[in-house]
This record gives sequence, structure tokens and C-alpha cells, in this order.
Amino acid sequence: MELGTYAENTWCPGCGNFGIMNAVTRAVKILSERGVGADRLMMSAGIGCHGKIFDYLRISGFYSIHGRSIATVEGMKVANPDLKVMTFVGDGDAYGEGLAHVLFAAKRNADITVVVHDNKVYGLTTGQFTPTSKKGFKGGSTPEGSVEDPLNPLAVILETGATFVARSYSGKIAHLADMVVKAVEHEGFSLVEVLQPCVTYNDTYRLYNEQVKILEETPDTLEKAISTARIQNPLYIGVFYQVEKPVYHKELYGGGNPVRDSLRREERINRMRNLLPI
Ligand SMILES: Cc1ncc(C[n+]2csc(CCOP(=O)(O)OP(=O)(O)O)c2C)c(N)n1
Ligand code: SF4
Ligand SMILES: [Mg+2]
Repeated sequence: MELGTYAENTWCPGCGNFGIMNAVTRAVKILSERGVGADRLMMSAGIGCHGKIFDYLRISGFYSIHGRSIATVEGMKVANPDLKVMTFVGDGDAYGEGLAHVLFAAKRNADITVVVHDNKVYGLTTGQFTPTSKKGFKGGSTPEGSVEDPLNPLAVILETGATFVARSYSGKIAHLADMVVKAVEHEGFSLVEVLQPCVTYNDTYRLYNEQVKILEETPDTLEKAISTARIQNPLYIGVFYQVEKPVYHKELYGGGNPVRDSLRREERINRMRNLLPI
């Protein structure tokens, strides 16, 4: 399966997005071997450096706008539940402008997969701070250093009802591929937060290479998962939480599929004719 496209790659050399793209490419091949082929997989992406992954991967989908790609893939899933849908979002995209979408998708257990390219900076717009930037982060909009404490998105998302939450690192491609496969195979809302260095505006390679540690076991309670998400050093990577819960589209209309079950054009016209006095 060839996933490359004609688009010229404009990520900075050394950007963590390359690791994410390699891992996703691996994950898509594994998923295909396990029965989720190109005909069942769709994607979207936000706007930012991360969003360019949409141009570089030959996977069907719709580009979205900044902060709104969660809603885009929720729509795909509700329209055709046979699909597996993934979206690639930035930390600014998902935890700033789009945070309400993330929380409500988690709350209703929408069966979607969200991959967060968390470089803790607005990369595309040249280095402004985001909700996950550390206190003291210096960038274009905070030249004297950010005065805010960062958000802990995983703890918030777990509390909101997410049924699969994981973290990985763009420097550990096999691990990240495994997390993406597990997330897509999970039925329900899944989110993989990826620690992603931005070599130009927030180079965190050394920090992550020192502090990232593989979580040996998935915590078996929500409280333990939230406690693990609160730990800052080491930075655990792995599945923080996984639980089964009814998914949104099945709660909404059972096992149906609006695409498969929709009426043919002639049938719709006949029914309208019967309704209208013509
Ligand atoms: C609705 C809307 N708001 C704001 C912007 C401007 N904008 C484009 S990319 C971006 C920041 C991207 O940061 P992030 O989501 O962290 O992605 P990264 O570039 O770091 O991958 C912003 C604010 C926009 N294009 N559309
Ligand atoms: S600005 Fe940062 S996130 Fe964007 S391509 Fe360059 S290194 Fe990657
Ligand atoms: Mg970012």
C-alpha cells in the first residue's frame, strides 16, 4: 500500500511531525492487514503545521478548519458508521479554539480517533504560546515568558468521559504506531496525545529523550488514570485508560447506517408525490 502523495513536504527538517507521519503510515498498514482497509478509513485534520499530514497521506477525507475537525469526523461517522475515522489536530487547534468539540465528543463517546500533535506551540503562525505551553515559555506573543500554568488536557479529557486515552512520543515510532492502531480499533472516543518537538519554536527533543518512560500497565480505574496523567516527570507514554461504553451513533439510531439504509432517488420521489397533491 503506497500512502505517499504528490505534495511537496514543507515541514522543517527534524520536525516531530515526520515521526508522527511514519508511525501513522505503519499503523494504516497494520490496520489494513487486520481488516480496516482504505475503503473503510477516513481522515480529517485541523489547520497548522500538523494539518499538512492531510496533504502527505493518501487517505480519503475532508480537510477541516482550525478547531473544527473533531466535528468534521463526528459527521463522517454519524453519516456512515461503517467507517473508521481519524483526525489529526494541533495543541492550539484542539485545546484552544476547538476544546469544546473535544470535550463534547468525549462526553458523548463519539466513535472517532483524535491524534494530537502536541508541540506546545502555534507552529504555523510562528511561535505563539498555546494552552499546553509551559509557564515561562517565550514566543512571539509572550516575549517576557508566558505567565500562565499549562492545561493538563489528558486529565480533563479523562474526567469528561473519554473511553480510550493514550500518550506517545514522535521519537518512538513503533510505540506510536501501536497506540494509533489500538485507538482506531477501540470502539468509542479515542485520543492519542503525541509529544512532538517543534525544532524551530519549541525544541523539546532533549527533554523528552530524558523524561519519556513507557507505562508498563494500563491503570485499571479512572482515578488512577487521572493521577498518572498528572505526573510530569517521568512523562509516561502508553494507554492511560480504556473502558467500554455505549457509543454515540448506536445510542442515536441503533445498528442502522444512514448511507446503506437511505432510500433510492426514485423511492424518495414517489413518497414525495404521494405526500404532495400533484
Ligand atoms: C478559525 C481560525 N482561527 C485561527 C486561525 C489562524 N491559525 C492558523 S494555524 C494556527 C495555530 C496552529 O497551532 P497548532 O494547532 O498548535 O498547530 P501547529 O502549527 O503547532 O501544528 C492559527 C491560530 C485560522 N486559520 N482559522
Ligand atoms: S514550525 Fe515547528 S511544527 Fe512547524 S514544521 Fe517547523 S518544526 Fe515542525
Ligand atoms: Mg502546536
